[in-house]
Amino acid sequence: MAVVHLSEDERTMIETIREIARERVAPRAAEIDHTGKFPWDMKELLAQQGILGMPFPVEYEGTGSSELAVVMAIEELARYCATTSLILAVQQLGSLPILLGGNHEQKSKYIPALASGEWTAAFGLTEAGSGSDAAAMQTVAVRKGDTYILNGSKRFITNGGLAQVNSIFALTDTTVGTRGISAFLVEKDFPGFSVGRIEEKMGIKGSQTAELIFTDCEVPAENLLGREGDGFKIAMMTLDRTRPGIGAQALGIAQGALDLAVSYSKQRIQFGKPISDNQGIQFMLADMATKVEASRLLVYNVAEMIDRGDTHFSKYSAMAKMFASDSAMEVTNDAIQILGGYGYMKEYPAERMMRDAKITQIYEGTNQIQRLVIARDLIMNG
Ligand code: COS
Repeated sequence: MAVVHLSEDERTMIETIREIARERVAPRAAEIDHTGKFPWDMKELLAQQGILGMPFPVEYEGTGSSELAVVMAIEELARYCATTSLILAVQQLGSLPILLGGNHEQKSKYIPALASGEWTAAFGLTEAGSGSDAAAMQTVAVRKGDTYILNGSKRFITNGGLAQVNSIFALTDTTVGTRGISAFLVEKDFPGFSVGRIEEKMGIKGSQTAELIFTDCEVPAENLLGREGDGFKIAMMTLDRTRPGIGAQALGIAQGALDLAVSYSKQRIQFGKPISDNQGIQFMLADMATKVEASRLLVYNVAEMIDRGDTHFSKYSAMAKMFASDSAMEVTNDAIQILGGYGYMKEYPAERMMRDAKITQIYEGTNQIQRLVIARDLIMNG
């Protein structure tokens, strides 16, 4: 196991989450995948257990957990149910713009309800024509007296339509590139806010992914985060801090698939012996376990860098997300192979794990974007 520096309280918290994940989350995973309905019971469970409060400071009624504890919590949940782990990951993603760019009034107004889990959050950066090229967004915000009027739409938004508070990025100046992007807090019931199509997805099926539409949407000027033009930096700083959580989700999925492959290989008898007696299977398991452990080291390491206040962690965040998600794809694929025909069937969770793993290579920046972030850093800073 990786060396971790958790406080006693956090260690106990992670052990409790492990137990909750095994006993209460795991039995729901197949059904959540099958029905594709947002698991409100899982959201309530995470709220009641104080898990949704982990990414928030004590000052705003969170538990003030370390980033290491947050990624470990995501990992434990993802080991059994990626959709449930995403509830925690997106709570952090949608709220970090407030923590990073918000003033005391904005934090006091929104964070306590998010920390208690009464409210959920969403992060609206992506648009139909603006994915990897985040700066190509078209949504505009025009100041009119004490309000901003937003027009445009956001696509593929996790928690879209469910979240009470949305961190939305829009252009307040269309002539200065990324410096014209601003961040706003948009509540679900603001006039002119509506929900468009709800996507049908390959995996993380219980999570709602929606289009958000702004038609002369009225946002109070006091809901601007930071100053006009701060939006792109707030978005990038948020993603630097949440990509380790996606790495942790991938790590959890991969660990779940490895656990399954090991136990299946010890029980499956072919040619008169368990298939785990075959060196061909043993080598696969060894490679899978090594990828899982290497992912864990990268994810925990960057979380600890963030906890230490290290400012140069963007590259490590990208590495953790990229390596863990690429590994999760390989490990889940190998798990299906070890389970053979059973792996391909819905009777076992291996195929769900592979479908869930795929998104971790795509969201919060494709792995091609992560490579670009790593390479740019290498070239600029050596
Ligand atoms: N932290 C703080 N500031 C950052 C930053 C970071 N990690 N990355 C870039 N910036 C700043 C730059 O310093 C620059 O500031 P100045 O205007 O003061 O010079 C500004 O932001 C623009 O940076 P850059 O020129 O690098 O922007 P690009 O348009 O080239 O985009 C990438 C950079 C590709 C990294 C960005 O568009 C990106 O991350 N894309 C993926 C988006 C994504 O993850 N989408 C998923 C949606 S969430 S599910």
